[in-house]
Amino acid sequence: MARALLITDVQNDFTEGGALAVDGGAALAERITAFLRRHADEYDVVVASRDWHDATGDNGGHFAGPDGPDFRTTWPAHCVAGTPGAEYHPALDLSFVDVHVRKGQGEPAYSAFEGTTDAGADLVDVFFDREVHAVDIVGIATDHCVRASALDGVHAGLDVFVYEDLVVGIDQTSSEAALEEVRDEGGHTGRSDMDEGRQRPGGAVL
Ligand code: VGL
Repeated sequence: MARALLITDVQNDFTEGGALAVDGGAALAERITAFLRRHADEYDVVVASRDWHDATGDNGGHFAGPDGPDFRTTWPAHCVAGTPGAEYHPALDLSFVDVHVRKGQGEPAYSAFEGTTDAGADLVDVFFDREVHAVDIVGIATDHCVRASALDGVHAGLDVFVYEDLVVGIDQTSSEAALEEVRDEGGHTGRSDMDEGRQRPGGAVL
């Protein structure tokens, strides 16, 4: 039985100054690095995902056309493969990351479970091979990538825990709804800063 940390889409385009900037994204990158320095050794594997869209085309309708983005299902062009906007935010300390996942090549892909590793493996197979049964999730955006990844994780049978203070969302209302949906579907949410013993479901203290 192993535990994983999944860091979703902490990329320049999702932080201040980026093409699809999410308020608090840069500060979040710093908080996640601080968390990693304290807690990375509690995880058997640390995974980071990146949105990685094609430069040409609209990525399956994900990039807005002439009418502009609705910021729900269509977006300004963002995280184009190989551009600075698609890189991880520099405040995220990548030395803790064991596995990198990219997703969204030519299509919308909110969930990290839709992505593949540099070696071409699906995330669910990475977890299966490493006997991961529990995944903690942090990153951007609560109401999109974090939500979709958490729900896919639950539906894959994983014990999913989202750190509410280590995620930032595009919209506050839909971010709160996303966390509620994760709980309704059987995942768990809570804070990371309960220093001595983060409470896990079932009362286990890690
Ligand atoms: C995301 C909006 C558009 C995300 C991706 O990864 O959360 N959000 N594309």
